[in-house]
Amino acid sequence: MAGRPSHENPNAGEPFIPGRPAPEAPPVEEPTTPREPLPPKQDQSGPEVYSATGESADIDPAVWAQTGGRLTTAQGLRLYDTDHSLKAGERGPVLLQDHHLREKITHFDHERIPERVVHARGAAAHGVFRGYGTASQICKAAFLGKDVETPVFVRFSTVLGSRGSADTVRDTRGFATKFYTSQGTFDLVGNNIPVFFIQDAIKFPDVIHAGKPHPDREIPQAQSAHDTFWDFVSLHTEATHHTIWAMSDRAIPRSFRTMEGFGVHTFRLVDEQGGTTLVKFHWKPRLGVHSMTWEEAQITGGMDPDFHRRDLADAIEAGAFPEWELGIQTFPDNPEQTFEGIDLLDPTKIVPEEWAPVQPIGLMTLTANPSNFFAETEQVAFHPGHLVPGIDITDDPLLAGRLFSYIDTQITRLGGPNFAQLPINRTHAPVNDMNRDGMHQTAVHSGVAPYRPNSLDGGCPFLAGAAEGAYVESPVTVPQATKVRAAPASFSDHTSHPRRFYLSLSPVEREHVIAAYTFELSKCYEPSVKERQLRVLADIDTELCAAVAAGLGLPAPKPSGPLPDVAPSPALSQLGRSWPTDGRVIGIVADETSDLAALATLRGTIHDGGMVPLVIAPHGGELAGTGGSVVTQRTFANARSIEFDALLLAAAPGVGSDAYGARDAKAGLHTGSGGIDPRVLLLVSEAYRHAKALGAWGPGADVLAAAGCPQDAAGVVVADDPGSVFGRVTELLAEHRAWDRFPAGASVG
Ligand code: HDD
Repeated sequence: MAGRPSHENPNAGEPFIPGRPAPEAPPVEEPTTPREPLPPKQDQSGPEVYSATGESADIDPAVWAQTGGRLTTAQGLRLYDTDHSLKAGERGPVLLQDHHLREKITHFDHERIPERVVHARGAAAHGVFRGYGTASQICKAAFLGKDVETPVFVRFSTVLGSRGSADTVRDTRGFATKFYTSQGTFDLVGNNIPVFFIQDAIKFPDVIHAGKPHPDREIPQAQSAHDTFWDFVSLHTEATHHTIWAMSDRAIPRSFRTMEGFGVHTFRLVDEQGGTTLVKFHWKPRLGVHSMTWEEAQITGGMDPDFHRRDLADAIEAGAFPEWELGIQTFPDNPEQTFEGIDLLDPTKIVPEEWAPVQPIGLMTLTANPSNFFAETEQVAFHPGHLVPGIDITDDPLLAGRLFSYIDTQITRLGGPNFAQLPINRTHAPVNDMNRDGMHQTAVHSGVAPYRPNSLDGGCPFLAGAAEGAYVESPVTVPQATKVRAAPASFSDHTSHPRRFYLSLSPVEREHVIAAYTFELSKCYEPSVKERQLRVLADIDTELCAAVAAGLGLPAPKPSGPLPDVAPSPALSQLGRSWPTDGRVIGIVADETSDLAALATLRGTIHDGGMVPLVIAPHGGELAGTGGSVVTQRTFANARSIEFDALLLAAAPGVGSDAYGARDAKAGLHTGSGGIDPRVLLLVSEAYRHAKALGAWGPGADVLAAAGCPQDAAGVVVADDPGSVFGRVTELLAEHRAWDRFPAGASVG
């Protein structure tokens, strides 16, 4: 090819004669125009990839990993037996020469990798992000352009628990999104809580050590209800804002689909002309923000520890694709980096949405479940430093430490520096870096000159111009300063923001916060820890402190000074709005005496409304009776209230209505009030207790009475026909719960 320097030895063919100068090599010019890298030399190209059947396989590892219809070894040798070790005789010793045995066991021995040091338990999904173009005036990132579609992979997680812990524990949730943009990968590594426990990354190991199980007995798992956590947060009052969010319903979401997400830090957007704007990122779920009650979360932890990951996967499989709008709050990029007196570099502070509205800039839809949990959900590696042109960092000291930590942790977790080559981590933009070798290198790099400048590889790779290049610094002036280990004075306001959060909640949400603090602190053994935390609460709100103190049986301390005068931010409350009901799960209690024709029609109506009807019956299989037959999805033996957003009662099943129940009843174990099966009564009374919508018709109304649920209570609907009952129940579902049913001052927390 013209202009390409030869890879041939220029002296080849010339006889070597000692003393005679080597013939002059043709001068090698440094090329000035970019072009493709050189093709690999013979000895540098990788082997061709063949499948076990001998066909050439696509290089895509997803295909390459499993091709051919026959079982093989890792080296592609077909096997005739994988069930027996090679032995000297049927009853003789196993022989060391059995390569297949050794290879199989050795690989198995190394199947696990270290779990994430935090956010170990998670679930993920693929999807697409579509830009609205509304941010293009202030941000040159291509993926935010109007109608630009970008593939995404999102991983939701809990923070404290191990990989096998329960989904519904009280904890912050991770909300990490990988955008595979045309300009390279952008990761938005956020949480469902908009603030963080600490202001400086140097304290991250401390807060995590305090939150993780106690090092002596390794308990409790996935909980903050223990001494070391409350010791830390009561001694580090900067944690108060995050802690009060964690004690609110936000920390026990109904579903990943009903969580907000936050980028937490302030980021800097850069426009085409180099102009800058400070922003905070928000994810707003289309279904609204909804939570469990604490009792539901606890029951779910035992009944279905996989509740959230199952919910996400089921919804996607059913075509109820979860959606979030990405939005930004924008602030002028002033030298102080403040907005209305709020320090934008302090990750324990938020700017109320009423002061800086969240402006929508795009829509994310999750459309596909991962095919392989390990390859995708476990091996995905996020990094807050994965930024694209147009999105830049600020000097938030928490963010600075994160920029170091995330690559570092992958080197241990994913076994080396080449994790970007794993299929889930590969950028969708062309890569031409000069990183070479290292553990788990899977690329077969061509060329001989992975350095710059070079002349031997045609000068490749070339640099982009500043206009299209990434990591082009905005010309931000760094003030002349003395090196210090200190935080600015504005970082020491630890009370006004948590107070605003508390005052912005509705009475029932405040009750839940009180109940959560009381529960968690009651699990602490050290009186000094409880007393110190009460002193922190006294500086947040007198009513909150007094109620928690009463629950703990301790005196309520006085505040250390006048409480800050803050206006509430109504946007922080989850109540007071109606939301779409897509994907809501409706349980229908029925038996052979129910009007099954009406039931079949009702199921169709629920389906058509985008919801999930589950018939709960005395036994599995089918109900056959008046009006035909209906397939059952749950039985009285395996259904529990936590699974359903609303319950409809189409029957009043008697005690011992199935084989198990009959046996129990005979043994005197179960006696239902009013002769009704006690498992049905438990189902209904729990749903009532958790303020879920309840509907009944015909004999179903008898269940309400037997379960102690007044027919005139909020959220209870009784009518003659199933259709009108369900119509009203749908309206109630749009508000998530019948909130009025929680008596103020005596909630189930
Ligand atoms: Fe972090 C994982 C979110 C502060 C160090 N972090 C991790 C994940 C999320 C967050 C969602 C899971 C990513 C995944 O699904 O793989 N982290 C945050 C947020 C923070 C934050 C919103 C504050 C605003 N993190 C933070 C600090 C440090 C780390 C200050 C260390 C100095 N985080 C890590 C880590 C993890 C991680 C150790 C564990 C696994 C991983 O990175 O890939 O590097």
